[in-house]
Amino acid sequence: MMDAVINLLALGLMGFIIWWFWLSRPALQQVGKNEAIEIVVEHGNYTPSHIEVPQGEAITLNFIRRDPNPCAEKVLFDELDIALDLPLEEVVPLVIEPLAVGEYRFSCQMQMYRGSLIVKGVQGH
Ligand SMILES: [Cu+2]
Repeated sequence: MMDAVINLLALGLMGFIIWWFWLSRPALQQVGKNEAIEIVVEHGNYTPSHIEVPQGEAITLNFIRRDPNPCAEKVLFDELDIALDLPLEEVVPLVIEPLAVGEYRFSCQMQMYRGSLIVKGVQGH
């Protein structure tokens, strides 16, 4: 009986973790031409965590880390081969050259903090 309860709790917890890390998509933000966007690293999250940008534009991401957790001290863009140090309470700009249409994920070193850069084709292409 007790085992069943514990199994259920474990299952529920697993479901929550999966939802939290992989399925929740807080704060999708769209960025226009020549706009810089501020990404705050705080409370185990990037805010906004999903950034939509038009294809063919270089963009500037300004990271600001408020989270003292050492896990947050780097942000990695695997597909772009970028590893950026984020000192606490400093604005760290990252210029990204125009990218092909697609989704480029970024995360902390342990993949606990996650976000993505979504490059959209212009006019539905
Ligand atoms: Cu981490």
